[in-house]
Amino acid sequence: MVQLVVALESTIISHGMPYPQNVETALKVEQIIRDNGAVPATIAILNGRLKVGMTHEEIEYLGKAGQAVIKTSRRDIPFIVAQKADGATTVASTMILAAMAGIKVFATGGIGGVHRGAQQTFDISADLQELANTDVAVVCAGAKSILDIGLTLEYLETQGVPVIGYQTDMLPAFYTRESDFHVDYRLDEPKQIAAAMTAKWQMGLKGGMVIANPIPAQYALDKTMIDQVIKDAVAEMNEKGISGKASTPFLLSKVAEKTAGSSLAANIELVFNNAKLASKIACEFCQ
Ligand code: PSU
Ligand code: MN
Repeated sequence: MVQLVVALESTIISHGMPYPQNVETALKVEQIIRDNGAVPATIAILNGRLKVGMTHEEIEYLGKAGQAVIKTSRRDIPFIVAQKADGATTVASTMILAAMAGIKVFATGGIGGVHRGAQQTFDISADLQELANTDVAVVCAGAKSILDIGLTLEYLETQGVPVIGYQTDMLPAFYTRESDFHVDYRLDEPKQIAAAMTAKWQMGLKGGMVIANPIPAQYALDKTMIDQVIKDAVAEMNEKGISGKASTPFLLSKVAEKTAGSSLAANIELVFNNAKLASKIACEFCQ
């Protein structure tokens, strides 16, 4: 049954983490999903073919190619397909391909959102619009503070996308368990989350949900340290004039560099944690 499948994105592999940790993480995430009673499907476009479920060799190939693979969001899909090219799917395009295959649950690290300074740049990830339109629940570790978390929540509210806190009242901020913002609904059991998904889609209310799962306490980073690192990375990005689809990968790699890898270790652990929760939700949704 496709409901038992948990979708996984591939931009996190190609653009979100360095090789070889990206491949090791991608393979271990798949194993964690199996160990928790569900079936993993890592999603990408290879040779212009939509892939929902990849072999280990394909994951290794994408991970090694890294940023040479085209980061593929909604707008890019037709071109990658028509040109028979390879594309690493973002949260937005992974949701699209998952929905085509009938998959309802998707685990990742962090979603895109409204960027800091969006008042001027208009940089708002296509992930948010996808969450408004496509019926897939996305388990993530909240919104990373490379984004403007407050504006991201406002955008999601306008689009009717619920933000659920798993066992938390406060929205996690990726590397830290909390931000200054509340979630819309706190749910403590995977069963309750699955029930909300069923209610939403049985009524025909289109769109996804954000399920925010805090990073396990032992892997969380110091808030003051990470806030400063992100501030510096954003300043450097603006100085260099980096914008558009290059912004998020630039910020992710800068943050990893400036924390001497401690952010990467945290990133890996939170993805594992999200895969586990997504599997439990998929199992409950199946019932
Ligand atoms: N946030 C992370 N890690 C990631 C991404 C975001 O912590 O790897 C990736 C996801 O694939 C997400 C994409 O969909 O970046 C968002 O890019 P943009 O902001 O250009 O929409
Ligand atoms: Mn953007």
